[in-house]
Amino acid sequence: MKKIAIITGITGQDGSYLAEDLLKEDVHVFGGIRRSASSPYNLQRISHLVDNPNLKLIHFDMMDACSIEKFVKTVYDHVQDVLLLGNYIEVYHLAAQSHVGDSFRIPTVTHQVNALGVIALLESLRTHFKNNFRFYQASTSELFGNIKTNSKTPKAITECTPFNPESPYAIAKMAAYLTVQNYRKAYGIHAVNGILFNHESPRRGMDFVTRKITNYVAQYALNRVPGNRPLQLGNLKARRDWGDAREYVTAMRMMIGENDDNKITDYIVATGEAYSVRTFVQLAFQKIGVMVEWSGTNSRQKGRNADNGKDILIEVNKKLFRPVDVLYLIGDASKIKNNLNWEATVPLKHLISDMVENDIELLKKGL
Ligand code: NDP
Ligand code: GDR
Repeated sequence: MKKIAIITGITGQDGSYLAEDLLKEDVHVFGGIRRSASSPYNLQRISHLVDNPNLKLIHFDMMDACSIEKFVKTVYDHVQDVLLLGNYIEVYHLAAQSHVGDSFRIPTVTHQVNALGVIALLESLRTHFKNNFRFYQASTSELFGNIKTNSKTPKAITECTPFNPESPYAIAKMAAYLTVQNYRKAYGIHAVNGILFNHESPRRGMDFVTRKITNYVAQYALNRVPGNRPLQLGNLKARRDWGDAREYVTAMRMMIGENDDNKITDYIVATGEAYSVRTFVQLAFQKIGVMVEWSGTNSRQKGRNADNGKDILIEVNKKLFRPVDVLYLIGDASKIKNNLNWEATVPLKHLISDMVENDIELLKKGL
């Protein structure tokens, strides 16, 4: 039977990898895309997929419940015959205002897209597809915020750790998480929350800290840093559990693929290791043979090239600090390992190496 999937956020990092995987398996994919002012649509990450006959892109915007309804109805009109055969569709809801720092600047947009939009989407899906759909919600480690603990190194977070959302982004995602659980219980919908910890890749957006760093390192390696200016960063002490996005989209598919109704549940997806932003910087420069020497503390901290002692590579900029930052996030993915046999395999060093190499290639090609 034909497999059908909807991906919202198909133009983002995760959506693009997921679409690639599904299309390889001949799944029919309907991708939701939104208009942007600078170019009609942001198709950069999926430009290699747009001519695939199994991919259909449909315009919509998570800000607007009417457009969500039209999007869902359009997909339904295309696939209703297939549904008559007792089939269901998979819905991967990845679209979001995904930048935590920005959510402090645009809190109502963030809430509209990340919380209210999810309710509108679920209602439209229920109206048209009844119970013939499965739903994956892109939930996040940000739900846990700063863990209340007396220890300097908090324990890894499990599905039972209490939530403590500490940004407009996390608060909106918390509402969406609870909505998904509520729809599962109230209407018997096959709906899951993937509580994913940070995951990165060569397709990571440029304003997330990892890509910002690897892109700068690539510029430095090719002697192309504009004005030789140091990279401005915010909180270097924050620690994150960074995995590889390509294996995290596999985890999403495993969760939505659960066929035993009694086992439909939410999962943490993480590597179980956490490193600071500062360590990430060091590892990224190490990749191009540069050792970073640190001086100063807190916002006066600077990272220099240890070989010549004079090139300032990193400067801390107070403006890049968030009103509240989550200092330490490390996840325990035992549940998904035990139930679905998924585990992270890519070491951070490999991931960084891949991202730096990719950024060097892009710069060489003038992209
Ligand atoms: P990206 O920021 O790369 O992609 C976000 C996607 O959402 C883009 O396709 C974007 O479209 C789309 N989008 C944003 N606003 C709207 C809107 N108003 N209407 C329609 N589409 C919209 O995110 P990631 O791929 O990294 O993350 C995917 C999901 O997973 C997000 O929900 C994120 O919050 C969540 N998540 C991500 C983690 C990570 O570490 N990457 C960890 C945990 C959760 P456009 O291209 O036009 O901007
Ligand atoms: P995060 O990712 O907030 O964890 O959200 P981000 O890369 O933005 O920040 C990680 C940590 O680095 C610190 N930081 C900086 N961050 C950015 N963006 N830019 C900087 O210059 C900078 N300097 C230091 C931040 O303060 C923070 O502590 C990501 C997103 O993908 C979310 O959608 C997702 O839910 C979570 O990961 C899990």
